[in-house]
Order: sequence, then structure tokens, then C-alpha cells
Amino acid sequence: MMPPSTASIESLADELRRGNRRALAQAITLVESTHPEHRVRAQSLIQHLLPASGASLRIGISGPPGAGKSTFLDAFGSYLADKNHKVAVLAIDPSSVQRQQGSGSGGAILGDKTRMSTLALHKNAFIRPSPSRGMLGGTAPKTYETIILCEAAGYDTLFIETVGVGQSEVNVANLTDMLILILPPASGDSLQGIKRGIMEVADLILINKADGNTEKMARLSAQNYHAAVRLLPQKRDSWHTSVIAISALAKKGLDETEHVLKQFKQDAQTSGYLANERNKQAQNAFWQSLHQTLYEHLHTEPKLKKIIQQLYKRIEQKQATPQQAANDAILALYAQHNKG
Ligand SMILES: Nc1nc2c(ncn2[C@@H]2O[C@H](COP(=O)(O)OP(=O)(O)O)[C@@H](O)[C@H]2O)c(=O)[nH]1
Ligand SMILES: [Mg+2]
Repeated sequence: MMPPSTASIESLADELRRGNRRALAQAITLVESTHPEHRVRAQSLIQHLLPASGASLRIGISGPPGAGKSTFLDAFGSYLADKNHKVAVLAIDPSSVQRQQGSGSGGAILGDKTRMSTLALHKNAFIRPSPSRGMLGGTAPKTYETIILCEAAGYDTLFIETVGVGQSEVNVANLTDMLILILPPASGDSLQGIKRGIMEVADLILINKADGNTEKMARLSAQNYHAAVRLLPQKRDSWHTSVIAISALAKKGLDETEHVLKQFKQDAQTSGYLANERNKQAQNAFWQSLHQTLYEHLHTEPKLKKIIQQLYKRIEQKQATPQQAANDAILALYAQHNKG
């Protein structure tokens, strides 16, 4: 998909505000582009749309691979969309980096699309995989802008799905108002294997697969997790992490989940938590963006390249340690800048 020209930015913004999904998809492509010209156009588009953003509940979905995150989003997303909610799903997929480079078959997203096949066809839904690119700056700034675009297009419920590897829970928690942790049923023993940190950031824990011969185990797990979270410090006085046993496949527990979401939103608004979170989300994206910009500048500025070559020599000749040289590079960068 080709990003739009400058002249059409305003009409793109209009189309997007009207809820045109093609316009939204096009806008996201523009925002994701690293091309400098596209960045300028993307900024102009965001400028148009920023005032219309903010009205959704931003929900992070985390949990180990195979827990049923995509299946849950298909079921619960469709359930909400049937009730006339506008539902967007952004799937952060680390494997898409490989696919962009032309290796790999891109199974993860293909698999997710088929797994969210009901939601994908719903007129009130929008699904978008978001490449994580593996950049130092992380995904936050681009995902942040994608969130703005979805909200401007009228989506009131945003889900950001991540795979449960390493940093991704923390990243997604930094971008969202509420974190839902989806877990498979587990025996009492393996419960201890779940990292405490993940449970501490979760606002709602869903124990999935409460159906067939895993139903009993799921309900028992839910009880165990319920007891476990009661021992953890709470994020704030007015909210206690709920634990619900559900079945994404059999569509059980969706009413209850919706009820908790409503309560969460209500409480987050009245307690001031939401406003505070939104500031933190923006500031986090700002810092990531700043890191990324500086990083790129350090690696691409031609004048700095010369200085760095000289500093390499100084290190080689034992006139400076790498740390001293790095400090000199920063000073040179600022001196460079002050000269204009
Ligand atoms: N029995 C049962 N299986 C489920 C349920 N939800 C998902 N699954 C299965 O678990 C597997 C992983 O599901 P998926 O949604 O791709 O998990 P994800 O990796 O967390 O996105 C698939 O084979 C699903 O059919 C459920 O509620 N009950
Ligand atoms: Mg998935």
C-alpha cells in the first residue's frame, strides 16, 4: 500500500474520522514508515487527528503462547462488536521482523488472522498486525500513534495483543490502561512458576479453556490465582485484580469479562487513574522516541562519523577508555549542534 501524498492528508484524515477502514489501514502504513518524507506526512496527519483521540479503553492482552489470546479476542471482540462497540485489535508480532526480510513464512500473523476469522469479517472491527521491527527504540512510539489513529476512527475498545516473551508485557503495560493476563489452566504446583511480576501488573486474569476435560482444572486454577493475587500488593486502593475462569472456544465467561471491563473503566475515570495513566503512556512513548532519534542521529550524522573514527584511534592507542571516548563524542555532538 502506497502512503498518500501531502495534498491528500486532509482528505485521508476526513475519511478516517468517518470510520473508513481502508483510510485507517493506509494511515497506519504511513505512520509505520521510517522514510523521512513519510514521517513528515505522518506527523501532519497525527496533528489533525490528535484532538479527536483518547476516548477508548486501551487494553493490553498478554499471556504465554497457546493460552488462547487470539481465540479469546475473536470471541470477545465479536461479542462486543455485536453490541455495537467498535473494536480494534493491534497484534504486536516479533516474528514479523523476519518476514519483512523475506525469510520465514510469516506463520504467526497468518495463523492469528485465521484464528480471528469471525472478528476479521465483522463490520465493527479492525485487526492490524504491528511489526516490532526489533529496533532499539522499541515499538511504543509507533504503536502509540496507531492507537491515536484507531481512536480518531471511532474505535472505543482497543486490544493490544502481545506474545508473552520477556519485555513484551512491560512494553504493552506501558501503552495501555488495563492489562489482561490470559493463562491456560495449571495445576497448583506450576502456579509458582508464573512470574510474580506479571501477576502484579495484571488488572484482570482470565484462566482460559474452562471447557471439556480442562474445565475442572481451569476452575481450580482460578481459585488458586485468586488466592495468590490477594497476597500481592495492589496497584491502587480502588482496584483489586479479578480472576475469572472462561472458555474462549465455548464463549463462556464473556458477560462477566465485559462487566469487569466496565467496572474498571468507571473506576479508572472517577479515581483519576486513567488521566494519570494516559500521561505516563505519552511520556513513555516520548522517551522511547527520544532514545530512538538520538540513536539514529549518532549512527548517521556524517560529521560525527569523522569524530568517532578519531576517537577509535584514541582508544586503540590507549589515550582514552571507551567510556571517556563516548563522553567526548557526546560533547562533540553538543558542540556541533551549538554551532548550528
Ligand atoms: N479447549 C480450549 N482450547 C482453546 C481455547 N482457546 C484457545 N484454545 C486452543 O488453544 C490453542 C492456542 O490458541 P491461540 O488463540 O492461538 O493462543 P495464543 O497463542 O495465546 O494466541 C488453539 O489450538 C486454540 O484452539 C478454549 O477456550 N478452550
Ligand atoms: Mg495469538
